[in-house]
Amino acid sequence: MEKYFAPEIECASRDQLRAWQDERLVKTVHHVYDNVPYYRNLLKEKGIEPGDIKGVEDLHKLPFLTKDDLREAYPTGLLAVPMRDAVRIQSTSGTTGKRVVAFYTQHDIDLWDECCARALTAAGCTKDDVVQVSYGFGLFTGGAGLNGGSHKIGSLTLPMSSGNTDRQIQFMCDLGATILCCTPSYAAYLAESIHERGVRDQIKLKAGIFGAEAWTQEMRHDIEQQLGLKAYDIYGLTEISGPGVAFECSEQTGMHINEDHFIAEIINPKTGEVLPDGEKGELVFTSITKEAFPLLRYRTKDICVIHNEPCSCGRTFRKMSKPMGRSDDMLIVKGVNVFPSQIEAVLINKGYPANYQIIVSREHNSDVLEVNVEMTPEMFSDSLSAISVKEKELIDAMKAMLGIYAKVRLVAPKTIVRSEGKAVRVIDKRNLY
Ligand code: DLL
Repeated sequence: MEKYFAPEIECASRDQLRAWQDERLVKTVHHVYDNVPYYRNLLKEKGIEPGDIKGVEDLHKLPFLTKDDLREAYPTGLLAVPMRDAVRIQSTSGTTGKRVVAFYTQHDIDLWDECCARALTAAGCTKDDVVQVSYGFGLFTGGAGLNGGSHKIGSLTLPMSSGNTDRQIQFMCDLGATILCCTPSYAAYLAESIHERGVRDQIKLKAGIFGAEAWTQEMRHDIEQQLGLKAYDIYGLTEISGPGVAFECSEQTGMHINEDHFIAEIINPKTGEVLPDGEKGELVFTSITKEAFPLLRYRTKDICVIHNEPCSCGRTFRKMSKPMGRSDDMLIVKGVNVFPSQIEAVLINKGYPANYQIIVSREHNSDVLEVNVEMTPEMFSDSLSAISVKEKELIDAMKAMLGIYAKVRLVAPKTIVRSEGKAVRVIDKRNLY
């Protein structure tokens, strides 16, 4: 039997949902106009007064917001409450160094926790469950979000963070974890490690909540088989609130968008035209219940389809498909957002020519990031040991910029194939979409 965390909301009529969205959108537009000079200027430039927005039908009048706006307004230019009313930040890497910083009031955190509690409940979680949260804790939203959701339900929560696989498996066995929350690639790695250690019969997992990166149906099937659980997808992004923007139910055919908090649109990424349900395009979100960091029409760059057919689970929220790609060049490697421009910035900063190639692959269910960089002719005459010192220097600089290890290989001048059109900077061998 399907369970809901907030049945009166998750199963509300479409008319009721629309009424909530109309009212909350109007309130949010006034809130940002009154409290955020950056927004006020943006709306004034477009000749929009808050009174022009009377409901969702007027949403299309509002300008889009992009990561560039967030970068320009860094760090507090989009903060809509006095700093002393914010209680937390979460953050993600942005292009060339500047990070995206999202602020939360306590009320924002309560609502976010509730979104995650809905996702956990849809995966069958109750107060009697033991929830192992193996997403990273800290600035990344994964750990904090699912941890908060699990607390809200009242389940025993294991705030493991990611890594330290031996300890993960030991706690999973000793405390009888029944729900696992982590990235799908870490789930696959844990499954492999559990089999290697011969402790599969001590595992009590029944469900997994896996997201933050693309994963295929084949991968879902493998993880389900190996860990004996049902694997649920979860979607979110730091800018909008982290995990729980959308979540899967037992039907496993897309993720219900928490539409009482977020209005979703699909647009043509080239023209900005709003597309009807069922058509593929870029996902755009407007948060309508946030106090500290509300975003209007934020372009996620994720390419998706929104479906409005009724769902057998009884929820009335529309469903988004798994992201089918990106409309920018962002890669997600080991759950970390990586832009080729960040890698290029490191190379240029260290005096290398911008002749490089990024290769992403997956070995034993773990992402591998390699960067081949052409040396200048002068460097090429260096001794092998001098070259490996330079490689090490680049590895450290990349780690500082991206937060993850990249295998850097310095190659002879003119060995990276020149393209006659756009340079092929990235070779992604993972076939995730
Ligand atoms: O990844 C938030 C999150 C944490 C979601 C834990 C789910 C679970 P960011 O680091 O800001 O936030 O990355 C956001 O990750 O725009 C998508 O491109 C991608 N992404 C997130 N969830 C999924 C998913 C978190 N289920 C970016 N499938 C988004 C595919 C996903 N891609």
